[in-house]
Amino acid sequence: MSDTTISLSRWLIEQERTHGHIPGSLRLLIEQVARACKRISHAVNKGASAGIMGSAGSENIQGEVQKKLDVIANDVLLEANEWGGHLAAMASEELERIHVIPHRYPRGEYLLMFDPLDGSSNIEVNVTIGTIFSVLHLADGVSEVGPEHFLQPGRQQVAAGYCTYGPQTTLVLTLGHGVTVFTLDSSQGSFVLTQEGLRIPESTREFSINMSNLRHWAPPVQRYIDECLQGKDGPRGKDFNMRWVGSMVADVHRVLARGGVFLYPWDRREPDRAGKLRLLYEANPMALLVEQAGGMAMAGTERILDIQPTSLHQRAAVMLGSSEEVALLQKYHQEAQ
Ligand code: AHM
Ligand code: MG
Repeated sequence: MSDTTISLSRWLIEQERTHGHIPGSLRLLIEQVARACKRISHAVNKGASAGIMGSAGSENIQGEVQKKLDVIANDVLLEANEWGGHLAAMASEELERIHVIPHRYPRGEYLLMFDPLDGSSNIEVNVTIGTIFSVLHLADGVSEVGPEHFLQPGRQQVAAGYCTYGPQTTLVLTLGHGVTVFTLDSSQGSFVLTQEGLRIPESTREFSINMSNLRHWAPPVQRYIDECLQGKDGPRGKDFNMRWVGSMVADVHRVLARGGVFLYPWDRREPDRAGKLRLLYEANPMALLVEQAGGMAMAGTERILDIQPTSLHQRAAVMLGSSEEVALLQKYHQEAQ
């Protein structure tokens, strides 16, 4: 590491000491999450050579088949964050119930939520996957932590981020003061600062949606995509490009890096479900990152970060990214009401 390189640890200490953006306990919590992500990154890199590919032979609360790496990533995050003394409880996509910090460890003031391995359908095909996380403050005066304490609107997140396991391992983080990117220098084993003050371009010519579901979408989403597809000859007057990795972390990373709009909307196949993606540990952390980078994140007419959660694993419709596009989608949803 050169003298000018800023490690995640150093950057976090500066956020605490110089800018007063975070208390020491939150700094240590983020370091612990980053440490877990490094371990997950190593496991993902080893893949089949370590015999950790394929199904774990179990299902999670969402009825999805768990992969061995889903289980490993979940265990790594639980273990790494249990003993530090910064957390009161954790919630995971892979766990039906919350994981309360055992009495043998000191209890902290934060709640951690995560999707340990997002995009797990891409594990076998060696395509970017990642970990998504969100941190909330536990309300004062709580003696027994329960799932209800996690049911806070996303705007109350004190930190959020994700780590991608792809050609590079990148950690993208917000503490509510902009978005910062760190890249894992594997020769040193540490995350180093690679971009500060990330901004999403307001305009874009790129959308990201699973087009195979087109016939199931609500009219405002169909209208929006139809107009994009008409390109220069249609009302938008410009040609659009399309990308769909199938890992939210990778698709949102692209949107943060060069602009674009990412959608996983409600659809008719399961009308009682708001969408496919989970609010607390997928939609909310990504929405905070996108807003902190100057973009927008809506669930139709409502801002994702304003949704009052009612259950731990609830779903949300997601439309996020470049503000011009998300504002247009919001307008089409309003007009359809
Ligand atoms: P996962 O958390 O079980 O991996 O599921 C969420 C993933 C997202 O990463 C991705 O955007 C979406 O599911 C892809 O869904 P689909 O296969 O319907 O295109
Ligand atoms: Mg996921």
